Amino acid sequence: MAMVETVPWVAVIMGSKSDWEVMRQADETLARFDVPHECRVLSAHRTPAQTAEYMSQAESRGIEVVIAAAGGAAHLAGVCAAHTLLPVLGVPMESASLKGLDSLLSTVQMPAGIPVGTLGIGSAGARNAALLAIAILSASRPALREKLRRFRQEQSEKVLRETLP
Ligand code: RP5
Repeated sequence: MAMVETVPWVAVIMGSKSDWEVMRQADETLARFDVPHECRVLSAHRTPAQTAEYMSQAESRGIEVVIAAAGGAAHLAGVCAAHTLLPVLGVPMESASLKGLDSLLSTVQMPAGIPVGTLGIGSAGARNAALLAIAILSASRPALREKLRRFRQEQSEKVLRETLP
């Protein structure tokens, strides 16, 4: 039987395999909403040519949103944004030495002209990047928008069911 290749709507890029334990939460969130996506390790400094090539081709491949996660001198999201007109969402990874403050500042503080939409450090940032990508995609996809609305509703109901000791 011929395999039907699904065109990814979202590219989840991370600077190192060591980012996967956190970034798998973006992967899981996108999967929960049945959003076609692909996850790749690409580094702004270890694989600069391949990162530029991948990002230059992303839009013509059908990708609509890019999530880029990196730690330390976290220039990956900015480099990705420099090679595409697609929206790029940056997720700063927690680093051993500075707890991700270095990653946050180097991702968020883009000079004017090439924007990166920066999320929070670590797990919350990974999950929120996926949810923000879903919100962007759902502007033109009513079924996805409805899933997002139901997710918010279930989240609210869960909070309201909480009891304190
Ligand atoms: C960055 O350096 C990666 O995004 C990762 O967060 C950090 C450390 O990478 P490894 O040394 O663990 O490969 O490029």
